[in-house]
Amino acid sequence: MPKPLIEARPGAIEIDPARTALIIIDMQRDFLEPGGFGETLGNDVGLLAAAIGPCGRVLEAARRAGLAVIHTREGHRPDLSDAPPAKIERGAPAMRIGDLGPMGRILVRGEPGHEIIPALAPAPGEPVVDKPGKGAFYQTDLELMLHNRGIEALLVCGVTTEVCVHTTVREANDRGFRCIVVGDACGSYFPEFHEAGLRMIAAQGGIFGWVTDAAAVVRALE
Ligand code: TIU
Repeated sequence: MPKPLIEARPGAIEIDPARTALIIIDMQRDFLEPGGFGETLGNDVGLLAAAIGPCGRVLEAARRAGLAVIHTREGHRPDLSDAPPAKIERGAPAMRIGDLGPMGRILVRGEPGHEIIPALAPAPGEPVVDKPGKGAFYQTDLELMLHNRGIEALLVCGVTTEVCVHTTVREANDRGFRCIVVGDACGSYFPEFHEAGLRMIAAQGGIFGWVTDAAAVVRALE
């Protein structure tokens, strides 16, 4: 069977499904729903809703094709010992990390707001990587998991485009992974940062990787 060829910028990319993982970044209630971390930072969380449908279609296609699927969540231990003071003190939010909001304590593991949204809930056997930072490689076992499975390419979806998606893609690119970012399955509180963030990935011959869309991934994996 020929390998799937994904139409992308700056050019089409062939993937080996056995060596490709779908990484879904931080599709958590804390970022997508009112009353969570995203809203405490002054953002309109409704702007991220457009990414849910495309993300779900990529997730279904990846599961059908037998790709490894890994979910990430940004958050901290209840005692906040892994939350840098510089992060907690940043900005002038109405509530800070660790404060009690309508979905439990903001950005704290185990709280309702920390959970992945029900539409994209992890299936049994799909690892969930909890990360204290923006990048999914920093202080996590993600790289070990990928190497143990022989993964060499990543399909990347999630939020937000220019923050956790970008940081993770930059970390992955430096570690030698081919990164294919699914643009419409990513979202930002700043549409202009979303657009610029995607352009930055594919510019200069694909300086950080490739940019595609959910429909192209679904077509390639069919
Ligand atoms: N604030 C913002 O745009 N994003 C984050 O804080 N985390 C993630 O991107 N997940």
